[in-house]
Amino acid sequence: MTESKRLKNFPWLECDAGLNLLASANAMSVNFTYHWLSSPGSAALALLWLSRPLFAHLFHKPLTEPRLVVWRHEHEEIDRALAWPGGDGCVLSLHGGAATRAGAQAALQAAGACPQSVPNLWETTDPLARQAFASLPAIQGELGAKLLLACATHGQAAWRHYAQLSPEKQKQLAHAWAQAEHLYQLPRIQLWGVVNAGKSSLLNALCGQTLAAAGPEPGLTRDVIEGRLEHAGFVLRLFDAPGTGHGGDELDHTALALAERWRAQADLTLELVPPGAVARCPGALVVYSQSDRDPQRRQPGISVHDADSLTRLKQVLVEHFVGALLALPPALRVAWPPEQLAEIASQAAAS
Ligand SMILES: Nc1nc2c(ncn2[C@@H]2O[C@H](COP(=O)(O)OP(=O)(O)OP(=O)(O)O)[C@@H](O)[C@H]2O)c(=O)[nH]1
Ligand SMILES: [Mg+2]
Repeated sequence: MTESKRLKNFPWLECDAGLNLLASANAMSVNFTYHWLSSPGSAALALLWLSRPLFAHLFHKPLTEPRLVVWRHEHEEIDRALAWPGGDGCVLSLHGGAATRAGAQAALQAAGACPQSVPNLWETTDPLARQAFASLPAIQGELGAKLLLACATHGQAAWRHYAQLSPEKQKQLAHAWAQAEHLYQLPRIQLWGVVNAGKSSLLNALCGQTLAAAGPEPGLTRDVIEGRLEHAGFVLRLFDAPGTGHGGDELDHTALALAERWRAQADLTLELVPPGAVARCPGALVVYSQSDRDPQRRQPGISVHDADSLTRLKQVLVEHFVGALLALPPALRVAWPPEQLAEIASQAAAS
């Protein structure tokens, strides 16, 4: 099988330097062997290579196409992971926390699997590809991992393209590249609005679980509550807050002061305007909440009872943070950590 044919099964390791990864992986003796492709750390993503026999043993059937697998060990769920066939093995994209990694490691040991050391796994002469691999453990979410690995292929070409642009066009491209920041530091979105606007209900609906109490009693939420959601491989942090306009007692004022402090740290305020209310928060992204109660209202309407409206909102939020980056042609979507961009620029200019 040629390298390029193998890579067709391996959609997001499709990069020149990835060829080395597959070549190294294929050279391993393929029994019950595994190799952690990413180093342990605080990253949200861990990449694990498994030999095909080991995969079939652990998941009770061979992997023929990319799919989601539920990994269990001793009846405990370790993780839900994306698995891709590639070369003579499979790559699993696991959540990168220490507990997931330890669980996976225990399952591998119990299966009698052997760690393979692959010293030249990421070896490449392209400094930008090396930079991309080195940044992999810090990236959050699947979209970031895909974009970063694409840098390993397109990095040099992207910089050559950049160097030929007018200063005005360079500025636009740099602006889009700077959005890569949100792939490393998850964006914070503060829900905002009058009491009973539907903030807590929206937090729960967007995150797909009951994180905050919701109900008709005005001023129910007294604290800031965090949830996370993933859409199109991109992870967002959402914060519920006490509602405004309640007047109320000392406790209400304290709660609102706390919410204001959190809002000051947010990357975006999402203001919910329920039927009968008007938008009040300058600079916020406004949505008209509980739209099922008043379908004639202004757009964009949002209702926790309308799954399409929730999906549209998630899409708007993803576009808000990484839309300019994703709108670029694939070969120009670079996703290095922003603090490395200047360093990479000087390396690229010198090479
Ligand atoms: N019909 C309808 N009702 C909703 C919707 N979202 C929330 N509600 C209802 O509106 C009421 C208030 O919802 P909450 O989510 O608690 O509102 P909140 O903004 O968190 O309120 P506070 O915490 O008091 O500021 C509850 O009775 C919800 O069931 C919606 O999209 N449609
Ligand atoms: Mg609430």
